[in-house]
Amino acid sequence: MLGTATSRTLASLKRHPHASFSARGGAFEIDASRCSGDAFLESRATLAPMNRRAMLFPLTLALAACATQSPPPAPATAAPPATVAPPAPLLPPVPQPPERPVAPASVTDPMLPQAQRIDAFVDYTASAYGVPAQSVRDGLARAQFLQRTVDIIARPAEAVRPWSAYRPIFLDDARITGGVAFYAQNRADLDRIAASTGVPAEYIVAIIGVETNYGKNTGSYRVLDALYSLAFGYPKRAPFFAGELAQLFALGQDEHIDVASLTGSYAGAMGLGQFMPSSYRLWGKDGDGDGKRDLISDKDDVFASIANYFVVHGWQRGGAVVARATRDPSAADFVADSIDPVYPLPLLAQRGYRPQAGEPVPAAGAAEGATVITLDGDAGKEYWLGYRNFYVITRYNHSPMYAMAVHQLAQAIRAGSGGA
Ligand SMILES: [Ca+2]
Repeated sequence: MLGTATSRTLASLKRHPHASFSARGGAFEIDASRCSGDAFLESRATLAPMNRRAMLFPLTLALAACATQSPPPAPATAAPPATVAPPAPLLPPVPQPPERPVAPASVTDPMLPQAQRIDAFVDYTASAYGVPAQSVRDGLARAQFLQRTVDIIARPAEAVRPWSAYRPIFLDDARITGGVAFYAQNRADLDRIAASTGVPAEYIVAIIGVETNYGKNTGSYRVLDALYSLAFGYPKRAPFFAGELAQLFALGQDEHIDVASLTGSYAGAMGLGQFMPSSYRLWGKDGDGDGKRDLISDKDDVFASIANYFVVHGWQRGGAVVARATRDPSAADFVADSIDPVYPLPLLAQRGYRPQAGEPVPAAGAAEGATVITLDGDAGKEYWLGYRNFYVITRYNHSPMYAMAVHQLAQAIRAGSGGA
């Protein structure tokens, strides 16, 4: 749920045919010097975890891979080519849940008077979620506008850090030993939820480690204030944040929570797993069976909810996540048009990219593809094949580097916890 793509990098984003991308993020831009306390959260984007369809990916070609091969010299007669290479046989994208609802223009249009927008928001929240209008009005009356949240989200993007600078933020000794300790402290519950969902415990722990440093940085903004400010003070993303604000009221009603009591990031993400209100409502789980979904203070609920988030976005039990790849010296760059694993492995091999010996591969017979991920590592370019489960991690935060950090942190936590 961290933010990743920034407005600047978004310029390089391409719209995937199967997904809509929203704007900006921040995790990519995390300043290592700010990785403690709430400042860390502030450095993350907006991007509500759970919701960003923004993809920061060195997008370039994929489909265009076809076009990167040099065509034969044109004959002098300039006759049309006799044959044309068939389009790459792409696999279907990983099925995703429906997009979450956003607020209507009557709420978000900055040209409308504020009072009129507030009235429209009350009507929208009441009709969409059945929250009594008066209780929405009462809640809004308690909200404070925080210019700071708008300033944070609107600030210019920094340059995207290369993997060599991003990785140490999340793969340092403290983050790894913290994860090992967190796993040890919660092992029975984590293992139980892992067994029931198919999401390995170390990935649940790694998400918590990357998102909040195991609960040390869950955010100190009132979620009500943050979402209210962004819904009514940041037109660029008002549809999303006003939609989340409406869901916050719905959440309060569903779970019998005083919405003004909730704290989180400047973008309204809450708890160990940094769930936005919509994610909380849609995919939150009651992990301990006490009849409540408490993603703020109940670890079992958080573990179950993170695992469920993976499951609803397509996690496959026992599936491969990512593999180091070899790249033929003659291979053209393969900057995938999609982070979706829609490229059959034979096609990728044809293009010069193969899993290294001993690296994970899909189960025999699995109709599973991959995508090529190129990272700027300490020793130069690294090539990876991201499989379905890697893609699923990017649904938490639409950044390949985020997903790679979660994966490698998970591996390190597993190794430090006695291996398999
Ligand atoms: Ca519970």
